[in-house]
Amino acid sequence: MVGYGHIVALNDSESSPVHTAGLELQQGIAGIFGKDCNVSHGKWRGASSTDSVAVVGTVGQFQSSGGDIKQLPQLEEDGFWLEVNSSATYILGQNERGALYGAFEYLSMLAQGNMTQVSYASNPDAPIRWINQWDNLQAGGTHGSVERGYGGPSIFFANGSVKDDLSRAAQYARLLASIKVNAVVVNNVNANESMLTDPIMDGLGRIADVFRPYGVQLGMSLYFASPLALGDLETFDPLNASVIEWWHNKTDDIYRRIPDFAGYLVKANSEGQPGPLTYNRTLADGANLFAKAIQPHGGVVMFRAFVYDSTNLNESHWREDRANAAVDFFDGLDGKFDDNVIIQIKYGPIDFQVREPTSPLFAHLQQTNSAIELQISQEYLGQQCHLVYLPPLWKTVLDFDLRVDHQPSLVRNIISGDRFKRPLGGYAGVANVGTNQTWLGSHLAMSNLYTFGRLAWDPTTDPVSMLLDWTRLTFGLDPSVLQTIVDMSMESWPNYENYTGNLGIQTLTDILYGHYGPNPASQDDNPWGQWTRADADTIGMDRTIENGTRNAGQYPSEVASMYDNIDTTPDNLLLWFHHVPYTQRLKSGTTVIQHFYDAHYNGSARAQTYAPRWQALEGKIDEQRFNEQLFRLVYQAGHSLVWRDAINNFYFNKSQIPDEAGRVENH
Ligand code: GCW
Repeated sequence: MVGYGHIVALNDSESSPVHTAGLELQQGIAGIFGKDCNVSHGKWRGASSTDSVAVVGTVGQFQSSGGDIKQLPQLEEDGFWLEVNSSATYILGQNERGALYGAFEYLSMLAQGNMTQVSYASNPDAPIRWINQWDNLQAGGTHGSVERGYGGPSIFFANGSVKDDLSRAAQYARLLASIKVNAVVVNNVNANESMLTDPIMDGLGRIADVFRPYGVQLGMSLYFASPLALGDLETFDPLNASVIEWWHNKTDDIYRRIPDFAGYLVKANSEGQPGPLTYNRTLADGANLFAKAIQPHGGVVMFRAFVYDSTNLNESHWREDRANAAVDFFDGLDGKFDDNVIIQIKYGPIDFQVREPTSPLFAHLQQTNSAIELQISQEYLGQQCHLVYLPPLWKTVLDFDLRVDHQPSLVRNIISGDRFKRPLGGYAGVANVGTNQTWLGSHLAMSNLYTFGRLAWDPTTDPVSMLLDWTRLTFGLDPSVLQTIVDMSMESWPNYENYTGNLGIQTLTDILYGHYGPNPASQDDNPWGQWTRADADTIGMDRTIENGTRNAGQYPSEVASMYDNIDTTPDNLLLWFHHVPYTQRLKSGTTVIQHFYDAHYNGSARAQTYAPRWQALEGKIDEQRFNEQLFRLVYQAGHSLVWRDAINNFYFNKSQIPDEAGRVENH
């Protein structure tokens, strides 16, 4: 039981995260223990006035109030010190945001029934821990739509402008602060020039105001051709003097409204978006245009590596490969980006598939900051209608060792800045929450948002332990609830992979419309480049160096030779790197086609067990969440059978190779 009745928050300004931390502690302790504490905001007058207190503030505020902590270690930006002893609790941030993080972490301990005495420092692994929202300003009629969002309309935009009522945006900031996320880009990377008009910038200022008490900064996606699209200039050439001036002025306009604006996110020359290549300028010219405008204000530019030409890829060319695009486009640019540019790289070379190898670009940017882009919104992963717990997938990339120069080069150590001694780097999570009461559209999907924050803070955190924390905080401490949610979640990604796309062939969803449900035929014969090259006898992309697209050669030599050689390529990426007969034997001993059949049967059979396992928890979870989640799990069971039969029949029809177990046959 908490032994104090008095909380001191060392800042009395209402927009200060330390002020917020005081209120959160008060509210949290009342919620957990039913105990009223009073809060005083401002200076601490020493421990003498009350027997025991909780003090929250920055180290600087604490020290200037005469406080002293023995052996306080050096804290990094956003880090904090948490000390709980028998007489007092000290929550001291390196900055105000860190103090709030410490308060939430303390409350998280208490809410999970952990009353132990602790004293430790916690520092972030990387400075960039951002959420990206793909919210549209204009589209979607009265409600701003969210691209690849499955949780309802935008919480920020409606009727082409920023919403009047931003209470939900404030709640989102609170939620994100509790998982140590420090910025949100509020609009779609497929951006609109109207974001830079006065009324919208005023509105963004209001969003930043509701974010600020939680230490969450606001960022914005830019439309590269804005000076032209808004009718101000006749060009958007990044080297043109009036274009440069235009962006400087706009940036000043933003900072006048939002002095703590985090930065820009830019999608250029990809999927129809304009960019510097339009004027034969380099991607670095494009990124540095914004970097220079924002640098005096202390902001950064997240420049996306997701650059490819979706109109021109031609499958009849054996060596053509969208997976090569990022490294090809960034070739020769390492070291040419300003220091406040961070290249934001999707985890794999194509696009958020159920399994991809690590993007080789992480190995190529050694004098350039980089961040990983993860997708919390389950675009290719069942769109929140399927339970898919994502950290095990994310860890395949974060823990991957690219062996740059034959040295340990884990992706997580590259993006933290450690491996190549870069000042910036980190994590961008595409969340796409909406106005749905559950945020993401499904109760269990929220474990993915929670664990994104946890991994961005410390990527070595174990997927099971974070999931246990989330489950206790979300559903309470009942052991059978914990066991069931952890077991189902931990098997959910491999199961989903089993009944969607195996052996590195990609998700096999409908890539032309909506990215939902099975449609293996849609992958090929179009310029999107998510090809499988399946015919009557063979399947897979030949990405080898000698005979294929040479994509394996984009990796550092040790990794390149592993993927280039069919014998050393892991089964789960076989068809990503090699074009083989359906009768090719895997390391497991079975053939490719038989693996398909078996995996689809096994995966969908496991999916049938979710609903009954959930049902066994009846009475232990409130009725609303119990029923809503049950509905989704029943649906998933059915849809997994649709997947199983669609994929198995498709490949049986193509190959005419019977299933050894006699389950897939001519109808
Ligand atoms: O995979 C594609 C998505 C698009 C998205 C794009 C991107 C915002 O289907 O909806 O556009 O990736 O990441 O830019």
